[in-house]
Amino acid sequence: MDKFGYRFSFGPWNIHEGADPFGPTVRPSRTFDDKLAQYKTLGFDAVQFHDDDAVPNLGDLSPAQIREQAKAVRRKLDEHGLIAEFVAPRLWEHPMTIDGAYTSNDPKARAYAIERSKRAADIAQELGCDLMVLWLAREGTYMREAKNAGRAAQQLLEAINALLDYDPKLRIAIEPKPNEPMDLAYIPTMGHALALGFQAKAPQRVGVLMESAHSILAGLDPADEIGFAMSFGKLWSVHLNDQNGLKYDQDRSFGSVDLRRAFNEVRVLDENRFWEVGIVGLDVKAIRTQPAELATKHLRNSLHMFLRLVELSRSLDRQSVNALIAARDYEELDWLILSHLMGR
Ligand code: XUL
Ligand code: MN
Repeated sequence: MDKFGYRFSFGPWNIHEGADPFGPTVRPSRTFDDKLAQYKTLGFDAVQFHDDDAVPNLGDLSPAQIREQAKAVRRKLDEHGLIAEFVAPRLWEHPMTIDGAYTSNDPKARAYAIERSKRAADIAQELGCDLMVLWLAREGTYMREAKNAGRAAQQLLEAINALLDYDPKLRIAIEPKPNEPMDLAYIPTMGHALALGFQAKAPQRVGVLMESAHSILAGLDPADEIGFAMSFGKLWSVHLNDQNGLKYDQDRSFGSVDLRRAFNEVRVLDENRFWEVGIVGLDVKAIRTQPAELATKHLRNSLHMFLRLVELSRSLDRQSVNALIAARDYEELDWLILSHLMGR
């Protein structure tokens, strides 16, 4: 925990080999144990998991064996003084989910997706966390005529309800993203995710995760998405990062593209006391050119950026800001914010 009371997390996939869709890996793989050893050194408190980050071979194991392996991971976390923030079922890589998971046209594939998500809930229990993140990666279709958006919404609801029934303590945070890997996804924004959650059978157990890059890809402002979700008490996790334009998902270091946009994300989180609600999660990747032995600096940079921006948010001259708002002198307000960000 830092001096402001914030805790920080990232996922093991955030230390990665640097492959992109047009080129192979450029850095050697690091083991989970090696990655775990980095967390505290870098100033982090918690680990984000996909189900198979915790139990890599889960497809070959019985539910009881999966729980056993998850217990062993819990012991490792304890040894390092770390906690698990959430578990997310990885529903986009298995051959059964090629046409989507919860919204596949094949009922067997939908059943697989729900069963796999239940195993992810088991893993979360064993890791001592009550939060599941659902990034609905392939819940869309390249072919508009092949699926039905209304039916898809109902199928997503059925899956969420099945999980809420399965584990009465589980909370679910939906992570919206407008595109990639699909050209269009069924839950592209905070508004879609919240609408779905409010329809669930236990709406008080369904919230959202806001990822900066995903909001930007949707053409939206991440700080506004944060404010919208927090006004309903629904922002339970974040994936802070950055993104250059409405292109592919870049997972750049937080604040590295648009400092003012990042400032506003932190300002809105801090004004709404996010440290009391959730952990500050990152979803950042080192750029492909980064040498292997230096490929955790994106995590360090993002965490330090967050803390510096908290300082800047708290040292903002609020009286002057309010006076300028009252005078509707937004040009002067613009200058005040820019000067503040430039340190003068
Ligand atoms: C994909 C993405 C995922 C989720 C976790 O864009 O952000 O890493 O955050 O499944
Ligand atoms: Mn993410």
